[in-house]
Amino acid sequence: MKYKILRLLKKREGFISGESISKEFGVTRAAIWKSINSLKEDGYKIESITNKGYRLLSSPDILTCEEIGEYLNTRFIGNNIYYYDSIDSTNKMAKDIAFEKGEGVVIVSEEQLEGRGRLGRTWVSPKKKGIYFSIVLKPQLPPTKIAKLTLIGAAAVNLAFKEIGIESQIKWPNDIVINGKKVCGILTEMNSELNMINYVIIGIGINVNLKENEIPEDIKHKATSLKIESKGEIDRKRLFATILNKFEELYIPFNDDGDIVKTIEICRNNSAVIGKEILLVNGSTKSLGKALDINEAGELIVEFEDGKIESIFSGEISIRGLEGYI
Ligand code: BT5
Repeated sequence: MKYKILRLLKKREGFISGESISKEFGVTRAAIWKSINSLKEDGYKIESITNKGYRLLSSPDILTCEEIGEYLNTRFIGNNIYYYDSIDSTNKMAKDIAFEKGEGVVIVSEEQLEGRGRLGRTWVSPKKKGIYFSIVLKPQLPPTKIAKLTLIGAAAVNLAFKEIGIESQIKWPNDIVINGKKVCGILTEMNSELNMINYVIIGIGINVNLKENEIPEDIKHKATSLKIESKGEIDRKRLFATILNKFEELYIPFNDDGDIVKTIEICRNNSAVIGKEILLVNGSTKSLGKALDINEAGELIVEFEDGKIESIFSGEISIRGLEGYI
């Protein structure tokens, strides 16, 4: 009920009387009052004046489907959004419900208490300063193609940043960087049989409105936020919806017939690694080389120190900078 009333308030510029709300939904004045109070608790500023009714003055900075709806134009990604004020990890929650839910379900939280990176690392996720979400996907593809979904995520984030006027680079395979510092990380997790994917979770974490002093000391040298780089507050709602829009745009052709041409083009044209001296870490193996290109399959082509050229489909990369590899 409260969201029905909210939608009504959002549509109306001026006041709407309690009487017309109760007529519209067939509820009592007391029930309306309860819903209005609950919306106020969520951070909506609602004016109520006797004989005039209710008027929405402002909406809070939250990533609920009611708030991002006006920017979202997807067919299925984000049709169903599970919103949390606080959670351990959106990827963990997505995995818990993935079997029983359909493709395109999104879990988003204003903060994560145990945000996760790859290999059991931590993702710092302070409240309302970033965007932390996971998409449940059920692609009809063999498990071997899964690495490409991380690239689709990276390309979608890069495009969405562009749309709000921010240039970024994709550090193959799962980071987005600005001026050499990480602003977004992607964690792709899969559950599969030998030849069939049960589900894939794409978890995306973005540092949006963190100030310099809100970035923990131990990652300051390698992390940044959109606010720091663009010197302005970013509209999280619009950005979140735009990423979902772009993700779906790139995912549909991939799921239809494996078409990933546009994603690869974006990853290539905005690459932070092509042409750079890199250190590639794969498990316990470390090798030095130069990143030459990203091929049609989304693999990184690397020329190693011994002159051998190989295409790599996963791993972690550090780029050689003035102060060593970062
Ligand atoms: C990643 O791992 O970059 C994947 C991060 C995915 C986070 C999202 S948030 C929504 C969803 N739910 C989750 O629980 N996770 C996903 P990796 O490449 O392993 O990078 C992790 C490393 O980046 C850490 O060890 C830190 O050094 C650094 N780091 C941690 N938090 C950071 C932040 N907020 N910004 C930049 N760097 C960070």
